[in-house]
Amino acid sequence: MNHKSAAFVTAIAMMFNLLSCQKEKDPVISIIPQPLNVTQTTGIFKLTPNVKIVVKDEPGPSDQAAFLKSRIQSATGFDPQIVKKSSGKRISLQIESGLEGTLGTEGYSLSVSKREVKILAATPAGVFYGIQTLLQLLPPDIFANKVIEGIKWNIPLVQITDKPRFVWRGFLLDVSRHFFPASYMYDVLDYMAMHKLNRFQMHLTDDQGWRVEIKKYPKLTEVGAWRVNREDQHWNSREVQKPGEKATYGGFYTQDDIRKFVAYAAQRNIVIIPEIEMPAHTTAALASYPEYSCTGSPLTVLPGGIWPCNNIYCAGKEETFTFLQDVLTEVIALFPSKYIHIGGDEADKSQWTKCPLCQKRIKAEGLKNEKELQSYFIRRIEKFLNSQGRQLIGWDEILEGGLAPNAAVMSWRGTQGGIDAAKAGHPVVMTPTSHCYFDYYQGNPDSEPLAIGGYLPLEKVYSFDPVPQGLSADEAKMILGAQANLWTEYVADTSHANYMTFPRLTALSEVCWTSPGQKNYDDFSLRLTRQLQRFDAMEIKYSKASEQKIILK
Ligand code: TNX
Repeated sequence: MNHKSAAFVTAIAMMFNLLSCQKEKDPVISIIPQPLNVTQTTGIFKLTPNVKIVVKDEPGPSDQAAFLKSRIQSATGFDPQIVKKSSGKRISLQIESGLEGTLGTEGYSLSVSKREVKILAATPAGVFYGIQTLLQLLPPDIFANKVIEGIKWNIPLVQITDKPRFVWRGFLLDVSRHFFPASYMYDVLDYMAMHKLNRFQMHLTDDQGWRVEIKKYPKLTEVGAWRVNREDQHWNSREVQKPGEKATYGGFYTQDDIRKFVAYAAQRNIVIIPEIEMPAHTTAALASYPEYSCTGSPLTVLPGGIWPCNNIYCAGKEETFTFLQDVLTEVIALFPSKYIHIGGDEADKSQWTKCPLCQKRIKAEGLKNEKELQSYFIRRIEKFLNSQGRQLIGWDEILEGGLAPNAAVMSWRGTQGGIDAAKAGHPVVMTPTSHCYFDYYQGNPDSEPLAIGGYLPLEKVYSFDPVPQGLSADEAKMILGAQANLWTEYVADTSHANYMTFPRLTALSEVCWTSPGQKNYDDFSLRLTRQLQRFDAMEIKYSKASEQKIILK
């Protein structure tokens, strides 16, 4: 080889090297939910053991710094110090309240240069979301709960500004139909936090189990939390408890458990909304205290589904309201949430039509029928909640017979209930079965675990727009956001719950966070690949159904 061609070969080799280094050095940015603005420049910040976390002002975002430190420690084995000042390699977390005008209460800006990662926000919540994005700029193994060796913890140089589209970015877990251990609540809160979701609704009571300790009414959990084990049979063909049979299947959360969930959630900018069902979906409560039903007859906690189920609180007895107010008083003391969910759905009112006390109430209050009796019930409960400084939220059936004056509505039977409520000036959370029911199949039923029915593939979740057409700009402001619901009639354990939840919750996070102009399913699908690697690092079992291109008839 002569001199010239040797130089040429070297030049080519250098270029090749440069290109491949470039590839290694500048990781592809893949963030979910997609931020508002992302500008990448060439180069990287190397996260190394000498990195410091700088929290400047007092009181600074110290909880957030501790969160970041512990995540870095878990996956890298580094032990970053939290300091007030550093001119070395650093991750700076800073709150500047003046930024609220541009970033809102949950937005952040994140800039990465070679020596400094800087997260700025108006609030600790914003800083927390900046940290979530930062974690997603690192290799997926940063989400591992054990030290992963041999990884280059590189962060691409980038400038991001970001804030959410909606204030309510929710997920509901039904812990009544099947009980899930306390440890899983922390996992769910972690999963939500990484998706920048901020409202966790716990469906704590239903016909099949009461799951929260209430000190004044101990039988709610001594009796109401347990049922006979019929798990080997189909949900809808389970025989009720026989005389002499022991109810051994179930569980509940103590008040201490709840306080810990609430604190853990708050550190992650998540509000837990308790749901205490009334007037129906109440067999577990009435099995514990039959005196609050119309007939007072003994009942047992249902081991499965019975349809229709006509067990209902008596709306004629004053004692029912005393009981519910006592229960809600303890619930309010446990959950700082502004909204308390009182259910209100699917109330079979056949007992009310036969009950002399309920009929007497209808007359005395000048009500037209049982639908208005339900409204009376909900309004009374609303008055009580309001007197305690809280707001009532319920399923869209609470619109029937007249909506309580300050109530918020969760629209689940489609979006019409939400539209009506928004037009009447009530706050609305959109959670229609068509796009938000994670108990539905996400793939071909032949190859999926048994589900309740329906079909809700990933792409359909992604396509959801919580603001329905036909609302004026002011009405649209009443839409607080959206929520996915995992009902668990057919979901008996945490691994199955994760399977039903992921990756559909990932799609929902973009529905709730990302501005419509930034949403694109093909782009989401590419970014999802990286999110699935994060799930692998976290050992989350997720569904791969979206990879099968199936069309169901
Ligand atoms: C309807 S959504 C229900 C739940 C069931 C769910 C099953 C709602 C307010 N009520 O009790 O678990 O369907 O998809």
